[in-house]
Amino acid sequence: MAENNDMSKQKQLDKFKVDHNHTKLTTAQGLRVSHTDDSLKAGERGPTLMEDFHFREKLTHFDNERIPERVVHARGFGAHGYFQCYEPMTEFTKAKFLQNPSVKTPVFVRFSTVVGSKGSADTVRDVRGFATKFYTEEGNYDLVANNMPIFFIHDGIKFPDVVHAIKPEQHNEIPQASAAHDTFWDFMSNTPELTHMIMWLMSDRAIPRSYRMMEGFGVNTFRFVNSQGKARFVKFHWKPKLGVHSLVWDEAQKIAGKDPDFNRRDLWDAINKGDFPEFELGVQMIEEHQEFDFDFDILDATKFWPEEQVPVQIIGKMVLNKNVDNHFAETEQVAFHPGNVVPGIDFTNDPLLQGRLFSYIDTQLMRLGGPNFHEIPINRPVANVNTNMREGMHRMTIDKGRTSYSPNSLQNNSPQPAAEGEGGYVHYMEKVDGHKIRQRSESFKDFYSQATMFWNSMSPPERQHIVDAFHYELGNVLDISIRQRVVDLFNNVDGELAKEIAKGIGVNPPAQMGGTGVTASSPAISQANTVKSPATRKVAILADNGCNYPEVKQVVDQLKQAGVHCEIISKYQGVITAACGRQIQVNRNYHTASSVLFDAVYVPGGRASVDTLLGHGDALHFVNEAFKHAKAVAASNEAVDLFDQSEILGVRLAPLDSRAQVTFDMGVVTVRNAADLGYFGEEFLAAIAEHRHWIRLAQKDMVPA
Ligand code: HDE
Repeated sequence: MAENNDMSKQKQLDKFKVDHNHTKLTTAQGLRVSHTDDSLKAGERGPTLMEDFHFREKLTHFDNERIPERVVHARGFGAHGYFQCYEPMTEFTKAKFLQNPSVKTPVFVRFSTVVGSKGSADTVRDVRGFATKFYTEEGNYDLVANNMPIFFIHDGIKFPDVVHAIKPEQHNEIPQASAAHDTFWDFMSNTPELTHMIMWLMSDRAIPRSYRMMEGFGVNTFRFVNSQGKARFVKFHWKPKLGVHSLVWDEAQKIAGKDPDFNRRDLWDAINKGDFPEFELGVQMIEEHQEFDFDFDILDATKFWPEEQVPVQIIGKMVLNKNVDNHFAETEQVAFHPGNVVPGIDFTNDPLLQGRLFSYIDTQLMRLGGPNFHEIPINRPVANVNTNMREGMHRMTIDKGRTSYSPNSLQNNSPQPAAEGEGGYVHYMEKVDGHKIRQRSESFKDFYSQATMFWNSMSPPERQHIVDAFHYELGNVLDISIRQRVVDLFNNVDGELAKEIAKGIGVNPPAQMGGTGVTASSPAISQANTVKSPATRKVAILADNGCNYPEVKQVVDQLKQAGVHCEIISKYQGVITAACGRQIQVNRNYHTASSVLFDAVYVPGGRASVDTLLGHGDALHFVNEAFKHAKAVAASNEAVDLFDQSEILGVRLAPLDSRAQVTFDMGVVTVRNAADLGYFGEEFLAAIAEHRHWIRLAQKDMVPA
C-alpha cells in the first residue's frame, strides 16, 4: 500500500460518493423516470396499477429504510479528522501509527449518549461515548471510549442488567433518556459496585457543554507491547484542547426543548466555521511487575488510575476537520469494536473488556444486516484486506480465484499468514492458570474508597451540583424504600454527602455518619482545574433600533480576534438601525434564540435601544437567565441601566457618575460614560474564558428565571 496519510480514507470514500446535482431522476435500475408525483392509475380517479414499477420501488425502499438503532449509544454524531503522534513510541509499542510524527493517520470519531433513543435530546444527564476509528496502515484500530474514566460494573455479564435497569421501564416505556426512575435506582441500590460511577454520573461530567470540551477515556486496561515483546499495562485518555466544561442542569433541561440537537449542532457548526476540535492522546502506563503495587486492582474498570499516581504522558494529537457527507452512510453505519487492534496493542484479563470483546461484533451482525459490514465504505480499512471469507448478505467484493481456504496449493497457499516480522498479529503470551469459577475477585470489592476520593476532589460548586443531581434523580423515584437504600448506600462513601442527599428527598439521614476515611483527592479530576479559553465561545448581543454602532463594532471585533462568535439578537429578524443610521443585521429573534444556547451575553449602549429592551420581558429574561446560569454578562454605557432593572442583585455595577471605569464583579462586566471599550472588551473576554462564575453562588440562586 502507498504511504498512509490524512487523505487516504477520504480518497477511498470518494469512490463511493455520488453527487446528484444536475442529474435526471432514475429508478434504482438506472431507468430515467418521467413523472414521480402521481402513481399510475386506471383513469384519473381510478385504482393504482400493479405494473407501476416506480411506485412499487419507491414505496418498498421507503418501507425498509430503517435499521435497528444501537442497543446502547443509539444517538450519536460523527466527524472525520486525523491523528498524529508527537514522537516515536517505539520504546513502548510497535503500533506503526505511533512511530512516525510525520504520518497523519485518518480517523473517524462518533460521539454519543448512551441511554436515549436515536431521536432523543443531546443534553440529557448521561455518559457520553467517544469512539475513534484509526484507519492505520496495519488495519483499523478502534479506541471505543467514554467521557468518564470508569464504568458501572466489573463484569460484562452484568451489562444487560444495568442497561435494562436504566432504559425506559418495561411496562410504559417511560422515561426517555434518563436514569431518574425507579428501576434504575432499585438496581443501583442493590448493586454497590455502581457507587463510584454514580458519583461521576451525578457530576457535571454528565452534561457536557460541547463534545469539543470533553475528555475521553478508554476505561479498560489494555497492553502496549514493543517489538522486543515487552508489555506494559496502559490506559488511554483524550484531552480536549479547550478544557473540560459543562452545562448546568436547569440549562441542560431547557436546551433539550429549545434545541435537542445542541451538541451535534455545536460540533457541526464548529467544523464548518474552521474551529477544528483538537484532542491530545495521553497514556498512563504501569510496568508488568508493578501490577499489584496499588491500593486498587488495575484490572477493575470501576477504578481509575489517579493521574497524580500514574502520570498521563501526552503522545499525540487528533484534529477533527471534516463533517460527514451523509449521516446514515457514515455515522449510523460505522461499527466500532474494542477488539479491532493492531500489533503493539493487546488486551488484559479485565473482565469487562473481555465481555466487550464479544458484544460489539455480535450486535453489529444484526444491526448492519450480516457478516459483511466491514465492507461498508466507512468501515473499510485503508490497509489491504485479504481473507478467505466469502458470501453472506450484501457481499460487495468480487473475490477472484477458486479457493477460499487455507492451506491450499491451487493458489500458492494465498492469502498466506504473515509472520510477526511481516506485521502478523501475535497475541501477548500471558501465562494464565486458574480454576474455572464464577466468582468476583476479592481485589475488586472495595466499592467506596475511590468514590470518596472523587467527592474529596470536587470543588464546592461541583459538590453542590452533585447533591442537586441526587435530589433531581431520587426525587423522581416513587418508591421511598429505594430512596432510603440509596442514602444508606452513599453513607458508605461520605456521611455528609448522604445527609445532604437525604435532606432533599424526604427520607431519613443515616443513623450514624459513615464514610471510608479516605482523605486523598485527585485534583486532576476537578473541572475547576481545567484549561480556560474564550476561543469558539458564543456571545449573544441584545440590541434594538438606536443602539450604539461604534460600541457594537469595537466589542465584536475584539471578541472575534479572540476566536469568539457573536450573534445579534433582537425582537424581529432582519435589520436594526443604529443611532448613527448604520444598519445592523439581526441573526435571531427572541423566538429562535435563548440565553441557554449562548456562553455569554452583552448589551451595548444607545438610549433608544436600551429603552426598548427595558420594555421587552424576553430581553430581561435573557440577561437574568444567563446570570442565573453563572455566565459572563456585560453591559456598556446606557445598557448598565438594564442590568440595574434586572435580577442581577448583590453585584457591583459601574456607578452612575463613574467615567469609563470598568467594573468587574463576579463575571459581570460594566462600564459607563466610555467611548473606548478596549479594556472593557478585555475584561469581558476574561469573564467568558472563565466559563462560569460560581462565586455568584447566593446571588444566582435568588434569580427566579
Ligand atoms: Fe459499549 N457497547 N459496552 N462500552 N460502547 C456498544 O456496540 C458493551 C462499555 C461504547 O459510536 C454496543 O455497536 C458491553 C465501556 C461506545 O458506535 C454494544 C459493555 C465503554 C459505544 C456495547 C460495554 C463503552 C458502545 C452497542 C460491558 C467505554 C458506541 C452498539 C462489558 C470504554 C460506539 C454497538 C458507536 C457501544 C457493549 C461497556 C463504550 C452493545 C457488553 C466500558 C462509545 O456492543
